[in-house]
Amino acid sequence: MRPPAIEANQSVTASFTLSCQSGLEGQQGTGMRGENLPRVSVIGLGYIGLPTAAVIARSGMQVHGVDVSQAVVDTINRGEIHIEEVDLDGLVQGVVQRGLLRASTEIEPADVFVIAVPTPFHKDGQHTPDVSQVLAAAGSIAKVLKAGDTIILESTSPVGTTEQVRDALAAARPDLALPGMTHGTPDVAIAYCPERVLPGRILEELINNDRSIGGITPRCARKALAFYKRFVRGTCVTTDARSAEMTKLVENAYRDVNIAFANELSMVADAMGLDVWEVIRLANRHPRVNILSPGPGVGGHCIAVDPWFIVNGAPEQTPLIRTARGVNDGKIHHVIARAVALVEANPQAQVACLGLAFKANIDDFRESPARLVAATLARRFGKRIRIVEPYAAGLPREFEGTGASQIDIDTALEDCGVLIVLVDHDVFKSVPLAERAGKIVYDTRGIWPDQPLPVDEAVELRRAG
Ligand code: SAJ
Repeated sequence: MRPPAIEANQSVTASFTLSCQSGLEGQQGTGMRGENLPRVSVIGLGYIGLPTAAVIARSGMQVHGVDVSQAVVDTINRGEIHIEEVDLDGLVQGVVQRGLLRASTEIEPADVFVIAVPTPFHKDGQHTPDVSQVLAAAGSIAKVLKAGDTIILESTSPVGTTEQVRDALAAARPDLALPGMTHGTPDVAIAYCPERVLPGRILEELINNDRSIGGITPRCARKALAFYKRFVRGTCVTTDARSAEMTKLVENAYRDVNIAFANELSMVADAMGLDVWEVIRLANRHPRVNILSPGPGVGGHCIAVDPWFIVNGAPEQTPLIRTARGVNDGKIHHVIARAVALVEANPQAQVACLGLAFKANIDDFRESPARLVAATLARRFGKRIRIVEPYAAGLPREFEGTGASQIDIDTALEDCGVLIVLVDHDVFKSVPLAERAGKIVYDTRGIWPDQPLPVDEAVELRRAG
């Protein structure tokens, strides 16, 4: 469901629940009770950092965003955005116009520092986490850090990273007493607080989701809690930093393992000649069963990545999490094999691949299984492959020279005899049966349960999921 539009100047803090009572939108720099609002620095202005910076600014706090990209900084300072997210454009425009958000490539002194930089893998092919950008952010914060400041890490991180941030700060600033390293009261607070927002619902979920706030010490957690209470409506639960780090990884590993179960079922159903969607629909009528949906694999920058951070931390204890990753990656190749067989079995037909995004109704093509399947078909079958992706202005680079072309859904329904559903965009779901009844369909997302069973091979493919 599309979240309700939020006006740039609308107060989000007015209806705080008991869990978050303190924040009310104040005048610039001053809270409702006249207290000085903290100045906030958000380091990393990407998919999480920019919406976070904008939401904090909307609550009245002065926010300075820091990013390594001059182009990103310039875009934000014009009140524009470099990423797509529902309602983010109006919000950023509003807070920039009101002077609450500005950006630069250089760090400045602040009271609260929020680190939201990427934590990818090392390029060693071993799925080992690379926290160098987090540590670089800590290094830059060290230059302007002063007693009384709070540092919060939001990036998805392996267990122990928040302590590494603390150690980096300690090395750079021996003049400051850091938490967990002093018998007295530390000069600064350091905590871990992961985001858990869904692309397409980021602004809504940043405010309304519960948060886990893990301090290096309980005092650190309380300091970070006081900050989040100013703009979060969900319940904020405090814990220690390592538990909060692990919680984030566990959430995404849980989802990956459950999607793997659905994907494995789809391949079992394929082998047994069963309709996996029918079986899941029936099984989910059990009050305590909730099987997720099979698809062409798991994409995006979170679910397919974060489980490896757990595996890496405890390789001997994680056969299930590791296997789930393998099942989900294997599903992509299963889909490619089935799709290739279908295209070869219908040599006269034009083939429409429906969708390139990593999930429904977004324009995010990062690590997308749909994109990999479509590009593999394009390389193999050239101009017979037509791509329908309403969220893309053009085809990604890997399609160059393949002969594949981008068309709209109407043209696909007119010209293509084979339809391969790779993404469950609403615009595809709403195609009525009458417009696709005569087609040969491979529906990897199960969006058309009413599709008639056509020729033998396609029958098997549709059942397979
Ligand atoms: N997928 C399936 N079947 C399903 C559900 C998803 O195949 O039943 C696929 C999607 O098509 C997509 C991939 O999994 O390719 C991931 O999609 P997603 O909707 O599960 O997750 P993300 O990556 O968009 O966002 C996740 C969320 N985590 C959880 O739901 C536990 C989000 O709350 C996190 O904030 C985000 O990761 C993150 O930043 O870590």
